[in-house]
Amino acid sequence: MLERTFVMVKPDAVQRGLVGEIIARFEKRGYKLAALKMFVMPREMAETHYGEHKGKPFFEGLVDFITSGPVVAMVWEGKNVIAAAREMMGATDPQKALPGTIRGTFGIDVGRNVVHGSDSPASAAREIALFFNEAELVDYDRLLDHWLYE
Ligand code: IDP
Ligand code: MG
Repeated sequence: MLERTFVMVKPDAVQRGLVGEIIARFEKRGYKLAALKMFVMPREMAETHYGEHKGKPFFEGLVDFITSGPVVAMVWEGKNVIAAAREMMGATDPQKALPGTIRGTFGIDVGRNVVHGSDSPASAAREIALFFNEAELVDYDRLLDHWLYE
């Protein structure tokens, strides 16, 4: 089943020059880029995006951090991409993320864990709609797909 998921390079990774590295992992795996933009997230949007964590001890720090600099927001498309992106990212705490995953390769602390990815189809739909409007979701053909999917 073809899916779309929301992936975001967090401000720490933008500052550290990891944008290309993270995009390359999804590109090389074969996923298709459907939308992309760089911007500084307004506080209200950050509070909505992370609404499920409101009231937790790390919430204010998380909102401070995610609004502290530019992020790169993306939509990636492909078979099973929601779960696959989570696997490619690794565990929330980089200390527990497997070596080779994005967080396990580039992260140390949970509050600086490099990347965000939707955790379910419902989250993906909600997050894509929060960050992109319909016109920003680009629909195009790739001849490559024949060599990626049987
Ligand atoms: P996820 O990003 O893997 O989906 P969530 O549990 O949804 O993880 O948490 C959202 C974000 O909040 C994490 O990516 C991380 O940046 C931050 N976070 C989660 N738990 C903690 C914590 O215990 N301390 C500090 N930051 C945390
Ligand atoms: Mg989450």
